[in-house]
Amino acid sequence: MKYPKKLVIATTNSGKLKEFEKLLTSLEVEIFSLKDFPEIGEIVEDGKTFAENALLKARTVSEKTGLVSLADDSGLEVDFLEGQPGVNSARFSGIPTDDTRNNNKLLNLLGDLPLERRTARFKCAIAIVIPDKREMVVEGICEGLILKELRGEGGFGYDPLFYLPLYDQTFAQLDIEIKNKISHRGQATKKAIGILREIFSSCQDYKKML
Ligand code: ITT
Repeated sequence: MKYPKKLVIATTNSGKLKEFEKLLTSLEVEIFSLKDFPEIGEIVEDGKTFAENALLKARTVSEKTGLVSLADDSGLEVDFLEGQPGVNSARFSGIPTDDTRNNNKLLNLLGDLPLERRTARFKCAIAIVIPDKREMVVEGICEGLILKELRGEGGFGYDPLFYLPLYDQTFAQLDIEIKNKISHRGQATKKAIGILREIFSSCQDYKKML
């Protein structure tokens, strides 16, 4: 089966999209996001795991566009909060989602807890769904600590609080090339790229398929 060299990233999160555009450059496929398909509307993420939610998003988008779709479901698991916010990371402090409000809620819940007990990890599940309904999921994890104050201007979401002792920087301070190498999303994408190469390997140049 031949698919046009077009990949729809099933996201409305511009922070994620920016990272994927860099992470997937070597694939040489045309990248779209949900912003290009506003008619799809909101996809309800009611799965219990990152993998379930990623599959829900990728399945819906592949069905509605007839194209190969990749979805990322990700979030932060904080040990002191018994794994919260987890799959609720985006909506942690309510809807509409708001990164600043989420970070403040996290800071308040952790209070003065010493740094060594503020352990946490980002997790990412990437689902790939192709129009013949084949589905694949890969995952990535990145360990770190939650700081007591925001540090750095880059990134998105919880990045200004997520500290990597090895680099003595938060995700919001790290060069994007380094974040993409070590992050949960970077790790999962490394696994996804092999699968995507295979899916698109029999494709002709997308321009010739229009
Ligand atoms: P889509 O579903 O449209 O992709 P979303 O933001 O709702 O966008 P998720 O449901 O996967 O995506 O929630 C992920 C949340 O986890 C995200 O909003 C951030 O708060 C947080 N998150 C995930 N990866 C992150 C990263 O690399 N840096 C900072 N925060 C991250």
